[in-house]
Order: sequence, then structure tokens, then C-alpha cells
Amino acid sequence: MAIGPVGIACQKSIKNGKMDLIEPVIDRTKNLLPRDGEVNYYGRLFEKTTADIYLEKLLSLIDWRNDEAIIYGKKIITKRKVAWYGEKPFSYTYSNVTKHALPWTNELLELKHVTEKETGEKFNSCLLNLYHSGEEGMAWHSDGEKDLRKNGAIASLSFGAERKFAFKHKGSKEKVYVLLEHGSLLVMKGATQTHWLHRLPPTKKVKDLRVNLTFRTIDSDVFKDTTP
Ligand SMILES: O=C(O)CCC(=O)C(=O)O
Repeated sequence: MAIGPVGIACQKSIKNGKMDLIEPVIDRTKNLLPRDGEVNYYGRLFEKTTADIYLEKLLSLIDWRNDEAIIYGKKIITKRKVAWYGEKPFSYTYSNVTKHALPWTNELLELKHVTEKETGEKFNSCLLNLYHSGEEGMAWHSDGEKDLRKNGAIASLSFGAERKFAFKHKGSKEKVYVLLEHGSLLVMKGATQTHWLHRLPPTKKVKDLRVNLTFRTIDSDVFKDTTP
């Protein structure tokens, strides 16, 4: 079964006595997944001008590095850039490559604060991805790092080009899609990572860049400082 792109309810607004633009009404309490997990789309948290400013700051102030992966023993350098920040030098292993978190920047702390206020959750780390155009994406995966708090919420902030995001159930293969807008927030929680994969499909239609931040919680009890 394919569901979506997730239906966003629309409401007609009346301004100056005239029917005006159709404004989307987003129900952030609605679970986008039909079973085995919970995903909520909060829509845009920031007005366009504020989101533009954050995008500019993230592009210039984050220590972006090309992502590396070791696949079948070969080192692959991806076009997509990544960065990993946190309250301790947490290690994060992705495709057999381990990184250590850099200390928070002011912008990341501001965004973490907004995200925590909106979601009522607490986060201690953030993985960032920079996609230069729609031709860069991310393959099917679930966020099941061993140090990641089991069933902890993962909050995903998006800035820049609007991109389609997909979920696929690991058993039934059913799919759910959602459009991630500039300045928007998506939250995955509960058993989502156990039962669902997610991906950012590449597309030739999108020419502009996009930055994504996923705020996460690393279990501090499990964490051992392995900074070289
Ligand atoms: O860019 C995105 O929205 C997806 C990022 C993602 O899947 C991840 O960080 O695990």
C-alpha cells in the first residue's frame, strides 16, 4: 500500500471579506505511520526569513566534511557533506566510519532549544547533512546505532530545498511519504526505527541545496570517550 505524500488538511482563509489563499493546517499530533511506530510532521517552525538566516549560518559555520563509508572494504567518499555535534565527544559510526562529536555551536544550541520546546523531548547530539542538490540523497536505513537511546525520539529539522522523504515498513514493505519544507520539523519516535526504514530519495527535479539536522539522544551511560 502506498500512502501519501501525506495529506495536509487545507483551510480557506478570509481576508478583507474576500476568500484568500488556502493555508495548510498541519495536525502535528497525527501519526503518519499506520502501525509499529510514530512519526509526526510539525510543518514549518520558522518564517521564511528566519529559516533563510539559519540556512546561511549553518552553511557558513558548520564544519562540513565529505562523508566517508567503507563498503566491501573500499573507502567511498560521498558528495553529501556531514557533521556531528554534541554535548560530549560522542562517537558515531556510520557505514564503518567512526566520528567524534564537535562541541555545540550557538546556532545549534538555539535550534536544539526550539526543537526541545516544540517536542517536549531532550537531545544531546545532532547529525547534520548537506545535500548540494536533489541528485544527492540518502539510501534506505534506520537509525539503530548502539549508543542511540532505544526508542528515543529523533527530531529532524530541514532548511533549504523542499524534499520528499520516504518510510518503508521492514516487513510489509508499505510506504509512507512526507514533504519536508524549509524550516520544518519531523519527529520519529517509539518503535519507528525497529520496524521502518527511511530514506531521502534522489531527484533530478530539485536543483537547490538542503541542510538537514537530526537531533538525537546518545545514551551517556553507554558512551565511552574514545577521542584519539
Ligand atoms: O536528510 C534527511 O532528511 C534524512 C537524514 C537521515 O535519514 C538521517 O540522518 O538518518
